[in-house]
Amino acid sequence: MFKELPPNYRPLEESTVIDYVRSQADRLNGVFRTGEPLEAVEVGDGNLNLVFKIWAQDDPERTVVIKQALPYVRLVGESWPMPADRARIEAQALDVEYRYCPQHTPRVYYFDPEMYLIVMQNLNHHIVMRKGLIQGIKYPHFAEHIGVFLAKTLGMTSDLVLDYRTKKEEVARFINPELCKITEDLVFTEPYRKTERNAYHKEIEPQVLAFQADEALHVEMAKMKEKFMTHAQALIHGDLHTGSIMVNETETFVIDPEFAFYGPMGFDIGAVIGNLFLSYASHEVRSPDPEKRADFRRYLTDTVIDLWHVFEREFQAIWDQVDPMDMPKGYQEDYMLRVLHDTAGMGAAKMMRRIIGLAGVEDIRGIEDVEERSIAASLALNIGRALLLEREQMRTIEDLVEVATACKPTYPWTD
Ligand code: SR1
Ligand code: MG
Repeated sequence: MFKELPPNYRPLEESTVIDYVRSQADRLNGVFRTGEPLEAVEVGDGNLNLVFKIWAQDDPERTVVIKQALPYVRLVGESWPMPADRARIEAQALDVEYRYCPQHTPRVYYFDPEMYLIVMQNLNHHIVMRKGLIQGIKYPHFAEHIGVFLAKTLGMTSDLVLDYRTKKEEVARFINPELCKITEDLVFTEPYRKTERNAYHKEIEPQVLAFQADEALHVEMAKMKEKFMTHAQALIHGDLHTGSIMVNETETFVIDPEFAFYGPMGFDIGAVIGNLFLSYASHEVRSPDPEKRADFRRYLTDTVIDLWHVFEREFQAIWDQVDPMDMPKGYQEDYMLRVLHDTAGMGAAKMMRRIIGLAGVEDIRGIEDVEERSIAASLALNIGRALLLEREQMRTIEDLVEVATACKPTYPWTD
């Protein structure tokens, strides 16, 4: 059904990756010296791929990462085949993102089309943002960085900037049906019906069943799904949750764009905001001290507000480049408002799938005490529902935050 694997394709292992790297040393801009001792470890903790870190034994700063696509979904196994060609999409997307936003995109050394792998910069001074947020760490520059990344990568690949022919050629180059189908199923469909793959914990079932019986929620989610499937607005990352972001105090990098395709901008912005609200919900129980909880939540909601304003500011610079005859002020305002509404609706979908669906997130599913996990999950579901159903009344990002922060957990059930 998928393109055949190239004859030389083989999944790498810790025992074979070093020989592979040695055989390609001339493509690594001198990171490693010929024949020097190297070390490697497999560190992939995502749902799909193998990830290796390789470094020089006498200098761990000389290091690269190899990300290799398997011909199936790692989380599930060989029973769920998946095209390894997604590594090509990821390499192309990294190339585009680096062109428009090099300060927030890892450097790629090369893409190997025979092995479906990418060799890239090892972000060894950064951590996965989700892990930092779980610990309650604040990233003071994140809102500025991600706002710039979103505006540049989305704006510069939209019809506002690309000429009519290039845009269509780019849409074709980024056709990504199988990974889009994962999202269509796991994000927009399965959480709202009874399916084998849903993986919520049983204590939260009454709320899940209520959501699955909620006609208004179904209708609005179906609109979001249709928009995801049909609105080729810009080259989107397609999986921009806080596990796809590497951060430290001063820098931010966006990784893992294998789900990239031409879709609605709000899906990326919503992914970031939805994941910040998942963290917000998790700190209902992860931060028992009320003052610390309020302080960290203020950081999260300020980040949501600030990143949107940075996005708007940077997007304005793009509007300033385009033909003012075609793009009157009223149209610009309407465009940005539609992106805000999509952000709320898509962010809601990204939240609720992480509670109900197959692939959860550590922020919530990592809460050991089941009572506490239920409280956080219940709050996340209620924020998601409110963002979805109330999105069209929102005029500003502050409205969005007000809707989310007015929510409370329904758990423990009172009747
Ligand atoms: C089967 S893949 C599950 C999820 O992992 C990825 O990170 C995407 O979010 C996808 O939906
Ligand atoms: Mg990923």
